[in-house]
Amino acid sequence: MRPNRLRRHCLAAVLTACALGLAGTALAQNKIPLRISTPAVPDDWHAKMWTVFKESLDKSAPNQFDVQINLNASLFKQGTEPAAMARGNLELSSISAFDIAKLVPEFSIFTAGYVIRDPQHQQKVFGGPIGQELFKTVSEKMDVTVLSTVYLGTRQVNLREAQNVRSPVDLKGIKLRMPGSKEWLFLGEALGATPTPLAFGEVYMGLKTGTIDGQDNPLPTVRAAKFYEVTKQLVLTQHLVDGIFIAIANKTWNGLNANQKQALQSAANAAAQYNNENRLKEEGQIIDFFKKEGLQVTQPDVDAFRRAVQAAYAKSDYAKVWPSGLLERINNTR
Ligand code: KDO
Repeated sequence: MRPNRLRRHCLAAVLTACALGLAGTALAQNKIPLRISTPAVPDDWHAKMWTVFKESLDKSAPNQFDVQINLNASLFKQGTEPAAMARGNLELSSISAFDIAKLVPEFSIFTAGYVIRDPQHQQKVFGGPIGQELFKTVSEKMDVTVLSTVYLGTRQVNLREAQNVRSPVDLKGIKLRMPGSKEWLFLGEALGATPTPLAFGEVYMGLKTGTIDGQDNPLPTVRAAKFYEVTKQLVLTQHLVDGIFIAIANKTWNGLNANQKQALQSAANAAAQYNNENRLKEEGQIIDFFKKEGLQVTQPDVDAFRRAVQAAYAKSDYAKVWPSGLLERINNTR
């Protein structure tokens, strides 16, 4: 090639590259940011589900969203996500019934032990008229829209030192770590223990050093967060069939067009389904893992726990704000 032509050629190539680069930047700038924050550890299903969410969205609405996944409470502290969403600092999170109950007091019915019977019951309650009514109030009072219900698992008691636990009296004096809100602490108290508030990220060290005697979480989380390394016993109390809710800030949701809303809803459903299927499957097989790790897995008198916990809630201030008939409607949901 002659020198002049070569120069022209190079210039054209540089200009094309620049144009492509600028177009790329413009595209990135036009993408709608979706910042996600969760305390979940990377190996837990409700952390991995966000990758499913992102992949689904990238496929159905390519180049429209910039999904940023922040695990381990690295962006916002556990429990502060709803406030961050309301302030416009966060677009998406998985919020708990305990987070919701702070602003929608009647939602505390789902923080009570032994109300939701099993994962199927959970999906029916939240996927039916009860969920529809309550999520409308959640949107009005919290400025977030709930997209999907995620099964976090069935919570069990996990102790640092093994002991004979048959009923709530046997947990007397046990410093049981609970997340830091009064609704959580009440659940710990109803179980007969001495509840001690601590953020999820500090539980491993608390168990290791002995500042707490135990904690409660679903078994897949006990594995994913490695609590089994620093505890000796699992007591299968089954006290809370726990759920979290994929929620998006209304400011973001209301700014989307119908196709984008549809894409986001499908992505949230795919994420929840991925979590629910895998978590259920793991819960069905996980006991052997803990036994191999040397933990004692014991069966308490679940009816004794159920009676004590239900009685504690029935006479609490929480029950006073439960809409009349709601508990019966939940119980009658099949
Ligand atoms: C916990 O802190 O024990 C808890 O299980 C509470 C849940 O609501 C949820 O925040 C969960 O932690 C985190 O997602 C970590 O798994």
